[in-house]
Amino acid sequence: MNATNPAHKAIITGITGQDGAYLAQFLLERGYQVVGTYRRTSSVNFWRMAELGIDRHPNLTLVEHDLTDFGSTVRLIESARPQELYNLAAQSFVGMSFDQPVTTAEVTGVGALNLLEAIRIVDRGIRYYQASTSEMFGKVQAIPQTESTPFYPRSPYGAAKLFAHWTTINYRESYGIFAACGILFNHESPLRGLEFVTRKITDAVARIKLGKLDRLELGNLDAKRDWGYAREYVEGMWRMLQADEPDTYVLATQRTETVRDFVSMAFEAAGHRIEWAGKGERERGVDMKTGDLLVEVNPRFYRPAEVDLLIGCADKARDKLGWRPHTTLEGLCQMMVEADLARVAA
Ligand code: NDP
Ligand code: GDR
Repeated sequence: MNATNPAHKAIITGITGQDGAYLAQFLLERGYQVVGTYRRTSSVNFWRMAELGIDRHPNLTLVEHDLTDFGSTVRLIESARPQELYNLAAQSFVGMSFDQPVTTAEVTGVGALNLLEAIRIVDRGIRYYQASTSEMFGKVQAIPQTESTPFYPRSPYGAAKLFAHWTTINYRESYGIFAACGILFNHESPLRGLEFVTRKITDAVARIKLGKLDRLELGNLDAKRDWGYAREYVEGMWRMLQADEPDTYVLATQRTETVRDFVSMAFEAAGHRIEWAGKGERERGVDMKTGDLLVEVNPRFYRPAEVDLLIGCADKARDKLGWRPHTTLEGLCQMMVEADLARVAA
């Protein structure tokens, strides 16, 4: 699995996102030609690729493309003619999907169908990776969740991803396309978007530490997540497309912690110990030494329906792909806090 293949070309949709940037770096290091797609915006969003030092890589081509435009999706695949296509583009923020359910369905759900349909028309030999998600388990039906756990999505995002997931399996079974699904549990990094809870927390901890913010406001502190390190998860995506057969795999750490635990961990990484008091909307986190109020609950961040507990079992990926996570949650949290301290101080 370590061999490089200079003849290989891969399309990554959503290259401007967290996973897109790490995957691009991973593939470029293995000699791939990478075609990364990005949406037209009024200001470019290439900061992640710049942080990884790949934005000017000679084997990287950036192409404007919107997942919801079928015609340009066909032309993208016709002109790039890749061996592999990683579909990472999505409206990926669960909270936003309640406010923009139709856009979420179009981008996150039908966008994947556009790509698969374009592959069916242009070249059925292209290997396709679909970014499926633990959000599809929603109101969980078993602990831990595996590839055979029934789905019960709890958001427009989860429902859109479930459509894309089953569509991918359907194209695998109907047309013999090598279409793999990675059911990835939450994975984080210093390149995580600021709207997601871990990065919102580590950024706020850095600002509070450096005197630029008074306190952090959060929603549901009881939600439990299985958080891993994004850099390790993109390698799992690649491994799925190098396998002999297309299949579906869970990637997870099989450890779950509450949002509250992650907050405590992040403050501890910056040298503060938090004491929790109160319940529900009145819960707050106070600096144990100074008594300063550092964390408050703001119901504005609650969701209409919540996914309470996620914990995944990645035994199939370990046994069939040789994939396993290595970074501990403490190590990941420390890495994110340090990166945010450096950014805020700069
Ligand atoms: P990000 O939100 O960081 O990146 C999403 C990408 O999709 C961005 O490049 C974004 O572009 C692009 N995008 C959004 N809308 C469109 C559109 N209409 N047309 C084209 N591109 C679009 O997500 P992550 O990197 O964290 O996740 C990658 C994929 O994996 C996503 O599909 C996500 O749903 C899924 N996933 C993520 C998990 C995680 O924990 N990170 C877990 C499981 C699944 P722009 O930069 O312009 O916004
Ligand atoms: P999630 O990630 O919904 O699991 O989706 P997010 O970090 O947004 O939320 C995790 C949990 O934290 C709770 N929470 C808050 N969340 C945010 N964003 N902001 C807050 O202030 C806050 N307070 C509490 C949430 O309610 C939730 O329970 C991520 C995305 O990357 C998806 O694209 C991906 O599919 C899944 O992970 C797996």
